[in-house]
Amino acid sequence: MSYVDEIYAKVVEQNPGEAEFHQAVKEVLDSLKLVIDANEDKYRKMALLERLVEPERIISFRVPWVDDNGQVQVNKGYRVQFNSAIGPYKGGLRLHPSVNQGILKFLGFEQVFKNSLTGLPIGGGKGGSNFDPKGKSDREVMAFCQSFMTELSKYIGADQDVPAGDIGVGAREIGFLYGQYKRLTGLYEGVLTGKGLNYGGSLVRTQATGYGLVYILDEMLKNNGKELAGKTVVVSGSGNVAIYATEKAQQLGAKVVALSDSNGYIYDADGIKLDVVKEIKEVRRGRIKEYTASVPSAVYTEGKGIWTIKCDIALPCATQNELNLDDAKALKANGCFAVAEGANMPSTREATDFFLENNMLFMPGKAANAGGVATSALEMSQNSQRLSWSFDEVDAKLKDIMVNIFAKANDAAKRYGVAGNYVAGANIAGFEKVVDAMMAQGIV
Ligand code: NDP
Ligand code: 2IT
Repeated sequence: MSYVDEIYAKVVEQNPGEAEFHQAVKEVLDSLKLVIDANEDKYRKMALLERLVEPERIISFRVPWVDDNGQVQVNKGYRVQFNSAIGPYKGGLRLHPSVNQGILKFLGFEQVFKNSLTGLPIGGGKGGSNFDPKGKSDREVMAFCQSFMTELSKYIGADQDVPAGDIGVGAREIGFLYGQYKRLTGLYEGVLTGKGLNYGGSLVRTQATGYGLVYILDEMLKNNGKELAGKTVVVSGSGNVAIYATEKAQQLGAKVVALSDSNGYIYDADGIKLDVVKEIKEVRRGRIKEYTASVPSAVYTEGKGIWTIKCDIALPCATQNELNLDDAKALKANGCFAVAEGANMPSTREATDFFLENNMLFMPGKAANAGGVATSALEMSQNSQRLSWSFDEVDAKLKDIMVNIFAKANDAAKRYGVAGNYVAGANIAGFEKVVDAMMAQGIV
């Protein structure tokens, strides 16, 4: 058995019940075969892959808090500190009932390669809880966040581990978490990113993941003789990433016709009115079906099915494995020619393989959604300098980083004889920097 296959078998055996983690590891290892096979003896002797797939540390803890009825609730809290070869652990916190250790290991593993691709000095980590913020009062969310941070604060720091937002964690939650960290430690430091602008946040961080997604999409299209202007786009989700991907796609002349949430999706043939969506999601914390109350010509459909809408470009921006093989086939049959992943691992492995086999342009999440964490790293730089850069300055840096990520994935794919396969290209380019740092730092 090749070294790569041997390691995958061990991961499955030693991490039972963690299907998403197995899936993420398999995709990366399959890409790395091209690199590892040529250096198998060297890497095997150093147990390079064994170390790459094992988190440096996982912290798991109890999060007790009191709800509005005076009832004590208990959630599970985690931080997966996956790899610090190239910088302090960096990655978001997810609050969603589906969160468990396997989900956070998959996200932490992806983050290692994504963060490497940004070219900035950040290692990989992820954390979160099975707490469900939906339907909770602000006071309940604050009580949870304060309890979560009371434990997490022991393990993080501006030069150690810097969490940020992810599903269910936005400006409100980061504010509560930051306040509690400061209260416990007395430190006013860049320990979290995605902070409010008046207490150390960076301009563009709110927009960064969605804007970055569209910047790299635009670059991929241009490199393949196509353009974004005039194209019809379907975006899934209606959270932070989906909203700002829609905004930038519209600014660049595309027409976004659909958005969704976990209940259903809206179709607006005239193009999504984003101010209506922002009011529903960012102000009222409502459901996407409320869109039709403001735009009666739009159609709301309960359940899944957003990928059956005819489009040129699909941007999955909700969650893992939201786009399966049947969805991929439906997209292709309707003329879709490009897919870029705003979410982490939104396409199943079968869907990803279908896109590649059918020569559709496909940019995987760890490259396509790296603009969020890249701008977080820019927030860390500003905090260290005790300066704030202008919107245009951060936006220009973000664009530059996304164009560079495209170049890295494109070049690595060409170097290994799989031109146009940005999955292999991103995995290899991300791996190269991390492995070089790991080899240089000895057996740690
Ligand atoms: P938000 O919480 O702001 O929005 C999430 C959106 O996805 C909501 O519309 C939500 O619907 C939907 N969604 C979440 N879980 C599910 C599910 N299980 N089934 C169906 N729909 C679901 O999160 P973000 O926009 O921040 O994150 C979206 C994706 O982007 C995630 O994969 C995240 O890891 C990734 N990402 C985020 C970055 C960031 O900077 N925020 C950076 C890089 C990647 P509902 O409200 O009904 O739950
Ligand atoms: O998946 C991700 O890259 C994020 N949720 C953003 C992480 C960050 O540290 O900004």
